[in-house]
Amino acid sequence: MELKNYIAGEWVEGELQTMPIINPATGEHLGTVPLSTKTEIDAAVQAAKKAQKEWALLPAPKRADYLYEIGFKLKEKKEYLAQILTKEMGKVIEEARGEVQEGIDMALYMAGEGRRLFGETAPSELANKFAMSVRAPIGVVGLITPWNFPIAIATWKSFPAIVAGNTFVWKPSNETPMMAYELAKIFEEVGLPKGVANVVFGTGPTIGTAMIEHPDVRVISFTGSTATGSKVAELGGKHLKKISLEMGGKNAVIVMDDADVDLAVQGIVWSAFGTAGQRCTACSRIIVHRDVKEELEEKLLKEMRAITIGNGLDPDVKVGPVINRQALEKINHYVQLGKQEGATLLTGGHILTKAPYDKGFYFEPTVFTNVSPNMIIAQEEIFGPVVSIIEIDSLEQAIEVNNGVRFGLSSSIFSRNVNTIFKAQQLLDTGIVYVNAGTTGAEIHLPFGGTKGTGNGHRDSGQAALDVYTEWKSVYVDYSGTLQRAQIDT
Ligand code: UN1
Repeated sequence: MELKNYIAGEWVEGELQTMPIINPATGEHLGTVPLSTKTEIDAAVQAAKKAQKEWALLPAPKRADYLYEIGFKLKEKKEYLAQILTKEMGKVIEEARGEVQEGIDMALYMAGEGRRLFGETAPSELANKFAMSVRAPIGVVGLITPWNFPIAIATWKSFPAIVAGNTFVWKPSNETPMMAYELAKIFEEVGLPKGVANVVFGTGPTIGTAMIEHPDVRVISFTGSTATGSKVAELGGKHLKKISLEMGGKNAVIVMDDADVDLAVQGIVWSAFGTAGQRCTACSRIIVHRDVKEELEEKLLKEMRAITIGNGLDPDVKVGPVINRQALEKINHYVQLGKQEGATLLTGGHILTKAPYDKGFYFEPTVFTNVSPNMIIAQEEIFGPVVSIIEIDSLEQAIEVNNGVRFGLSSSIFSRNVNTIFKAQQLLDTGIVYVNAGTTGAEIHLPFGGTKGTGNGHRDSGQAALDVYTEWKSVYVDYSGTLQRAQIDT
């Protein structure tokens, strides 16, 4: 399949260079993606700008009607989309279905916002005067999305943007462009007015930069690595853009001495090795109380023996490939580093090179133990199926270790003690906290995001996402028929 950009409601062919789309499970060539330039970004921004005036004037419940239709289409195509998602990204089919479901949920949830988008009314300090705040759309927004959740994260950003009256230009990841192409087809099928949604394929340095620098793009919403996010913020800051960033994580599961260890092990396996560890919410540290460490290690190893690795289209497979060769090498680099740092390799640690794994990019689920909190493998985001066990002997120490990293996305605690749990949820410094569940599985109607190196204070999802795509406008209506001066005529 040769993908095309979707600009102003047209599928645009250009004399562009292309890049292959590869199935990470098999190495199969799935198609090509165009590598666009500033010219295509300019055209897309112009289309979005032109469409935005009229779109913003359409009542929000009418804008929302399109989102309902998009949600229904996503539902109708759920299986078809999940199959493509597994082929281009590698996540196992059950997770791919879950990801499409996340998009459906977001469409219907944000469609509901069309009849809310609440502002506030407030009493004026003057008689016969009315005061209120309303959410106003901002204009053209630029979206930059990653490959690990190619459809869900796109819906987290684009749906609140359009229900609030903005139009957008979207640069999806080149690793997973087919999902973007499919979503653009849905925009077309439901008759979304031309120019409201534009998709331009290409590289970050070329088209991402062009989008951030474009004077008519007012907001940039980015999800990706902390290194790239920091560049986006720097450039965006220079051009006074509103920048919303979702970046890395170094998420931990804390297992206290009174925990249900069997349940904790299940939560760890699901959140550390699901999606082959390629979630920004993935569990990559286990902070375990010394009294249950041995039991946890034993049970973890037992549970891991049941993990089938392979092509995610096979419903029995639990862990699929990682995205590409570069990722495989990066993960391997961290594993070697862990060994050099003196951590004990409990299981895994290898790239799988023998058939049937030789054509794809597979890394064995890996556990290090006897890891100290300051080792590099316990500090940096690995983004693969690698987890480090760190021993502690109190809740205070567990919190200190959890918080002692530069990221702050997600954390989890397993305990049966209500005091421990409430103390932990207060002191864990992450944007998301789970109790008696792993570190993944955020639901779309709550804010999603993190503290410190994970974000810059904004949130995807939930009502909070609307704050990214709207400006507050305060409106004062004086119906006294006289000049009333605030702060003076008391
Ligand atoms: C991500 O990894 O970037 O909470 C998103 C979760 C998913 C979303 C993850 N609902 O794990």
